Amino acid sequence: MKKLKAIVFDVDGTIADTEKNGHRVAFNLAFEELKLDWYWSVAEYGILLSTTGGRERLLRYIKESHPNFKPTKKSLNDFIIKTHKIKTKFYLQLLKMGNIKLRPGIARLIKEARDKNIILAIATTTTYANVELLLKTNLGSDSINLFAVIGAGDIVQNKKPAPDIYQYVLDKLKLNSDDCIAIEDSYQGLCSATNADIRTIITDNSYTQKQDFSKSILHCNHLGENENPCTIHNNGNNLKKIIDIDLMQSLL
Ligand code: XBP
Ligand code: MG
Repeated sequence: MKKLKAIVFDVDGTIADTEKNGHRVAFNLAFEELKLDWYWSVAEYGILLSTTGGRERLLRYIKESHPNFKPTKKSLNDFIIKTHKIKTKFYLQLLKMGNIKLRPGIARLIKEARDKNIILAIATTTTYANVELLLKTNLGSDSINLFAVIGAGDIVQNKKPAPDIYQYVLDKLKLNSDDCIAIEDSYQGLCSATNADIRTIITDNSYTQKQDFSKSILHCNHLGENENPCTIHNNGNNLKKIIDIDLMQSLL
């Protein structure tokens, strides 16, 4: 049997529920600071999430909802870069407040993987600083070093659902796709990982639970803890309700 060598984690929606109370709120605070009367509701943000990447999402919103918007003194591109920097400042403040916690089973699986010498890596669309601080506030100051490779943000040309970020991580790890399992939360993330030929487990969330996860090897609501087991939505009848290394190994 093929041995599981590495787990590649997505970040937003997978490691933590960052979108509704993190990125969305930070964008709204940036709009406020710039005296724009724009506001992204929970529902509207859910629609915008199909565009991955904060700057890309903002550009789509302007094109769709404010097609005549012209920033004063700046090009649209410069305006988006500036707004996104302000958004990142607010997002990092929200992380520092410690309100954004890891999802169930994340810390447990990271620990088990480390104990069993399974390599850990990250493949995310978000900005590197966001990943670093999310890990630091939840897992301690050196926790970024638990991960052999962090593939984040603009390090690749095409964001998810393109496979680029997973291919980048595989290249850096010097591993084949069938040595790894990815953990994702969204259809775009699933496409990105499976387009790089990586088998993928989905832990869905309120924004993604109705998406098409038929290409996943397992679809559950979270990774599960002893005291908080998970519900498995596919292939699930005989599977235990905690996603651990043995279970992942059996899926390879
Ligand atoms: C999710 C995203 C990100 C975040 C915002 O990334 O699409 O764009 O919403 O991050 P993933 P930035 O699920 O791949 O972690 O504003 O820093 O782009
Ligand atoms: Mg995600």
